[in-house]
Amino acid sequence: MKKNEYEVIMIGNTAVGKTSMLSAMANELDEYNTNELQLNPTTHEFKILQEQWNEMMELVENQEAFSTLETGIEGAAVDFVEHMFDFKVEGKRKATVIFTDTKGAMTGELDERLKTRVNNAFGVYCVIDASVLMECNASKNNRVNCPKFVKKLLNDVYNDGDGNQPTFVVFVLTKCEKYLATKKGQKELLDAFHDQYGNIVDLLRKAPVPPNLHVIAIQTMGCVEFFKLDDNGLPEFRVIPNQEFKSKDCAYPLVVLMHNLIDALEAKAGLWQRFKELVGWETALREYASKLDQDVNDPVLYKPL
Ligand SMILES: Nc1nc2c(ncn2[C@@H]2O[C@H](COP(=O)(O)OP(=O)(O)OP(=O)(O)O)[C@@H](O)[C@H]2O)c(=O)[nH]1
Ligand SMILES: [Mg+2]
Repeated sequence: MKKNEYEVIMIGNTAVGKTSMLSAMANELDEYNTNELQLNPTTHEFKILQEQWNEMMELVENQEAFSTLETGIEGAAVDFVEHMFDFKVEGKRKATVIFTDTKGAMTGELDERLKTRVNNAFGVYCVIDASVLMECNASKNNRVNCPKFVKKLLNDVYNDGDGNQPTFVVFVLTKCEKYLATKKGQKELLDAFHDQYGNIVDLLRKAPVPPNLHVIAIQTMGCVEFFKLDDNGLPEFRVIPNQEFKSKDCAYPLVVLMHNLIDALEAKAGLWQRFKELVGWETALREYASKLDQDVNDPVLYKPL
């Protein structure tokens, strides 16, 4: 990894919503960039992704029923796709955040390359399909969200790793529109998360060097919600009438990243006080993060764990 490059890897099985989350996050980011401080995608891969995202937006707006499995966006056609976002202060690059999109495929043996990538990343977004978590039986949840696979992966990384594991893990719950609409739904969602993922959280808390842990619920579309289970016992969605396509809270995982980055830089700056340049962009980063903090509406469901 080059100087001032920070990688966040997105893990989660096929169709849980990793690529959508990244697209929605970048869209929301647009609102927070100014001439002085910017975090912007720079790679060709991301342009393709945004085009696919816009196409999907149109598709969704023109239909009523919706099956997530049919409408998924290509995104990671190869195993790892790196989306570079430059953090610029007055036009000069100070750091690059790399969001690595992975192709779900959490079946069979744990891929050593995935383990190594996760081990070397600065942070992890562990993406979970909340509609399956909430509506389906345990065996479907095991098949779609693969909590056992996630547990093994994180256990290998945090308990048998090289002592230099990712600083944070954010559990990102997607497809939450229905549950976030009421206080009762929010509580049930959080309860279901603790029920199914409590053992993974405990395992990470007990690791030799435990990561900072958070859970957040996002809505990448806002206008599509769980409708019913289909004949295979999997969620089917519907477009909510008169509701516009608008993501919500998708920039918040980024706020978590920024705060972890600031903490890491502070720890370094303590040792290397004389590196003024480092301290300089840390201040800019802090400014950007506090702007996001103020502007990103309070996320409906966010908790440090
Ligand atoms: N309603 C709703 N649908 C979502 C949300 N996030 C993702 N989806 C839908 O879920 C489907 C799959 O999303 P992707 O982002 O392609 O999933 P992925 O995790 O990247 O899948 P792979 O690339 O195959 O590993 C798409 O049809 C999305 O529109 C969400 O927050 N709400
Ligand atoms: Mg994808």
